[in-house]
Amino acid sequence: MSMRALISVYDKSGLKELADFFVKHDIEMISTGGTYAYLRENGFHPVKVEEITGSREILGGRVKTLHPMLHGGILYRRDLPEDLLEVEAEGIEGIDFVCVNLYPFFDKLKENLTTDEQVEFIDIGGPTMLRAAAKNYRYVYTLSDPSDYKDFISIYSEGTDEEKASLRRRLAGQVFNLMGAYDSAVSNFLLKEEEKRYLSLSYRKVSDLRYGENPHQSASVYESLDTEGALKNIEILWGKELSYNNFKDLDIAWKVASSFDEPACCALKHNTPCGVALGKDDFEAYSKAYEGDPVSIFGGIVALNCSVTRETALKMNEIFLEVVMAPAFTEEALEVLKKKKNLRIIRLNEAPSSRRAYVSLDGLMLSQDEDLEDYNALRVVTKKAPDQEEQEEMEFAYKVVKFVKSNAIVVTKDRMTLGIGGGQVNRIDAAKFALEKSKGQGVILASDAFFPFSDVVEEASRQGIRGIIQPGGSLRDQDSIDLCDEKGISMIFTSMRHFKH
Ligand code: 93A
Repeated sequence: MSMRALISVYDKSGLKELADFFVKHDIEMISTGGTYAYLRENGFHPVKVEEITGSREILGGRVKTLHPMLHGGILYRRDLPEDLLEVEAEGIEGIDFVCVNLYPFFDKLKENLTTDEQVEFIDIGGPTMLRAAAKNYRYVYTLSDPSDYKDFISIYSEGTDEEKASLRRRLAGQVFNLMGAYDSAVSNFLLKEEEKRYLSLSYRKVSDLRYGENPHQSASVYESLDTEGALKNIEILWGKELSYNNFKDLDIAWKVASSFDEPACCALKHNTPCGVALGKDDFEAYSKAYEGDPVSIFGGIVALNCSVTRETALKMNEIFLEVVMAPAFTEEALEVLKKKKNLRIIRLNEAPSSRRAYVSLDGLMLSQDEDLEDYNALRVVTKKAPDQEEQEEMEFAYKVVKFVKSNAIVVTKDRMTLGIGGGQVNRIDAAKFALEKSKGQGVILASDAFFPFSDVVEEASRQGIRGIIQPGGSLRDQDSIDLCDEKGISMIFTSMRHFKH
């Protein structure tokens, strides 16, 4: 009796080569409607599943392969006498290869179908065949992705028994790996975040990375299958592949630059902005971001929210940068930037999306909404109110401080950061650092969380700060307010904290 392959694929790519291989090895093909038609059109002679099951496709295709004649043929243990007797008694013949790929539930999510339409893309028969074959991997090969065909063909033809066994196991594991992502996408579609009992993430590996944060750490990058996201659509126009640290840095730099409507530039190092500025054009925005901290930007990531022109590119080339990222580059700018061999040029023209953020701990995973909003309400708490210009500067500084690691203090002037103090374990040190960096030039100070004491105000006034923006909410807010009043500083409370750990 010849061996048999059950083929039911939505994605028909690579199928002709695979079918050729089955023919060559005298393996009989059984297939479902569309796959059957496709194989016939291409000159093959498969058997229809109906001929095996004796029952026709029903419920508009919802039930086509859910049948003991197929599942028995997949699942019986070839060396268990009881199973052998039973399949013989039922007239069930073996199925040794299951080649199935699923209804594209993931892709259809992008098409904004109605719920009922989307539900029709939940594949039931396909996963059932795959899971059955994968469970019985000691005997059965599962092909759940066209990218597996090549390896399968070569190992099946030329591999040792051991290699074949290990291939079957790997293919089986890949089925359950896929099922996890597939079912996660379905559960994400049906459940609200708070209704979930399990973490359901649906991500496909894009590639392994050369290394992680450090060369001795292995790392990979995955992309979401069921949610949109700006970084899924980056285009590398020039340079080496992105590193683990580049990805993390790009994410923040892009969010900072994208927070503004005016031309904006964010220079960033070690996941922390080091220079952020607005300008009338890309050149001014970059120049000010650079001037904000001409030392730290070296070897950094630069993101702009506007097109990069030649003049800016020339200025960028004066220093070593790891990555330049923007929604567009003029031809001339690209020509200039491409002179730098080690620079990566990235095009991205998509606003950051709102999403759930995850942090993996040792044995735990934390999940939270992203910190998207800026403030609840702006409330002047001092006798002196900021004028329009000062208030706009405060809002600029507050947008930046949100992206700096806590405790974070940002000092600015003329829509340009002059001092960024972050990652400190007390607020006064972060303030001292930012104020010292700004060399007494700053006018506005922003803080990501409230002041426990009035010491930050004290320090700020010594350095000539005229306005402060912070969430408020400390037991001793009044001490800070009183000191501001005494020193003629205006202060705004936002009622929204922006810790970033
Ligand atoms: O509607 S189903 O959930 N019920 C089934 O019994 C069934 N059997 C195969 N979906 C089912 N399939 C899926 O049909 C396969 O997973 C594959 O994606 C697709 C192939 O259909 P066709 O050969 O008609 O193009």
